Amino acid sequence: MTTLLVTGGAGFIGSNFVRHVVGDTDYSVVVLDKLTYAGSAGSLAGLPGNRVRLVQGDIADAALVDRLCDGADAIVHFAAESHNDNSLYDPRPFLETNIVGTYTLLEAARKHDKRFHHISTDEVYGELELDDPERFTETTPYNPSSPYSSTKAGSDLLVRAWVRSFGVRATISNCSNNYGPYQHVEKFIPRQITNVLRGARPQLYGTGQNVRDWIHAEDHASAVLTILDAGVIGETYLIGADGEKDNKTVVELILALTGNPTDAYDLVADRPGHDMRYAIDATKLRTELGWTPRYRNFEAGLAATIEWYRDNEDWWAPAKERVEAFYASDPTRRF
Ligand code: NAD
Ligand code: TDX
Repeated sequence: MTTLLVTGGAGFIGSNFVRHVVGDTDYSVVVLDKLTYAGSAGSLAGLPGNRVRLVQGDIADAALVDRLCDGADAIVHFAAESHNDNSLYDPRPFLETNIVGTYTLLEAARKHDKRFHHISTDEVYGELELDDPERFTETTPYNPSSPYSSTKAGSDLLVRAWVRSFGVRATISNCSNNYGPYQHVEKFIPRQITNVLRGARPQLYGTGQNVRDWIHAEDHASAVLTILDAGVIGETYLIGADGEKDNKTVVELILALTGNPTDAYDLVADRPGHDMRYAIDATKLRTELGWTPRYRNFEAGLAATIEWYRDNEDWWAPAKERVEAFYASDPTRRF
């Protein structure tokens, strides 16, 4: 029986991955999660206790990581500080978790000779112009913009160095923007959905022209499992589902799907250093490993996500007030 150590498995994408693993394989999962403001045991509710075990702890705790890696067959590393706006306000936790935490896991994978898969983001490549015909590929040079994306870029480079210098059996994936159930209300889509559900107006940064390449978290999960099973050691795979949309279009869609006028949103001060556009070319993953996304209709996926937030207010309500107080204090807009 295969046992996966899944770091950050109580977060948004990690918990979607754990659900996918339980549904699609006979693997057991040990989740290592610090349960920061972004993690919640509730995101793993209903999963069978004989398949999934949650250990609360820090990926930078070398003794704990060493013990858990020893007992696992493979490590799938989702844990991170993940929100750009927070990284503009206080970068330090991003260095500690994304850099030192990844280093700690790599050292344990090296010592115990364990298969390692590192989850990363398309933001390591920086931004594209709106009219650029090119999309990101595995050979695009790194050019991160924010404290968040620079620490993710640093963590990717650590993984590459541990493969080359120490022979760690690792792969890397860089995925585009995810949406779906269990995403924290600080992030764009859940923030706007929960605003609308509470009768507040969506908040669009700048002019709303910025483009993100949306993929459902379940498709990200299936891609990661594919790479874990069939990926070539030392390789990087980009994950994306051809889902480019500008932010204004997404907000208008949320308003329309909830029966509101499509102009019932506010334009607010822009994010400092705000990347204009991300776009993924996932040809390598599709052709070499045969992966395809299941969610091809963004509007249908978004409608299902709205329904999930409508039905699960108990899950998101405790965080909503704190997040909106953070945004109202405007901490990142003072530069
Ligand atoms: P999230 O913030 O929802 O979840 C992160 C999880 O990691 C939380 O459960 C948190 O408690 C845990 N964590 C944080 N610091 C920890 C530490 N020191 N030790 C142990 N656990 C810790 O993030 P997410 O959106 O699910 O992102 C997961 C991964 O996917 C990240 O590596 C992120 O960079 C990457 N990614 C995210 C997206 C996206 O659109 N959200 C896109 C591409 C890649
Ligand atoms: O209230 C908002 N209004 C708004 O216009 C928020 C929170 C965001 N935005 C904009 C900023 C971005 O252009 O929406 C877009 C998406 O914002 P986020 O949800 O903060 O995501 P982004 O900064 O694109 O980063 C996300 O995708 C890549 C994840 O948070 C990262 O973890 C991942 O690596």
